[in-house]
Amino acid sequence: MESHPIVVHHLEDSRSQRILWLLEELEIPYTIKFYKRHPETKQAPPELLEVHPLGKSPVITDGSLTLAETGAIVEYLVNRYGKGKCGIADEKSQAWVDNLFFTHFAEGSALGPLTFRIVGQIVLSKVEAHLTRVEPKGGWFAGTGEDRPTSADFVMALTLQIFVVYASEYTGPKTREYIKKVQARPAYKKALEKGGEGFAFEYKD
Ligand SMILES: N[C@@H](CCC(=O)N[C@@H](CS)C(=O)NCC(=O)O)C(=O)O
Repeated sequence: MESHPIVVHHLEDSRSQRILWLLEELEIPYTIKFYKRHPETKQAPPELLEVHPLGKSPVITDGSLTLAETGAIVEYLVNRYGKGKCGIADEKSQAWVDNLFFTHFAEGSALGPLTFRIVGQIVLSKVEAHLTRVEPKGGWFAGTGEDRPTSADFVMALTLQIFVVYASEYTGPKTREYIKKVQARPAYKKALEKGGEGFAFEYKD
């Protein structure tokens, strides 16, 4: 078998698993460079930035070529090394069009919203932990020890209200308590009377 200098920069639990599958189907030799996610933030390690400025996985190198983006990598490997495998030859067929569509649909439309949810889940667990930490210090985001909101609260409160409406399953008890505390403030109520009639993000138990 022809040998290829392909290296897959493979982040654990990530999209790059697709590339390994494709390479196996194509029976192309390759080597894997492994990257571990940060145990808490789940982000890629900074070493990935040494391979590609986006610091995202997958990235492949093939000799002097470095290529990111799943769709581009898949098309590159299928077109350059597939020898007819894993591609559709007849450009006039519906299969060719479907193949093209779903190759781009996956990253272009399908995965984006889901990724936001996953990131949202991580964000909210951080918020819960923070609100637990500041609870004995007044319970507001800055944790000044006083019972008064600061800039962070004016921005965070609505953010959390929106989360509660759209991703309530990820919001914890501290977040909900915090929102109730905000909504109980006379100034908040006055503001709602003045500009928020039927406000869509008002939290109700
Ligand atoms: N559209 C890009 C998305 C790349 C991407 O977001 N990869 C994720 C892994 S599934 C990543 O590297 N996340 C780690 C991070 O952003 O820190 C592609 O299809 O390659």
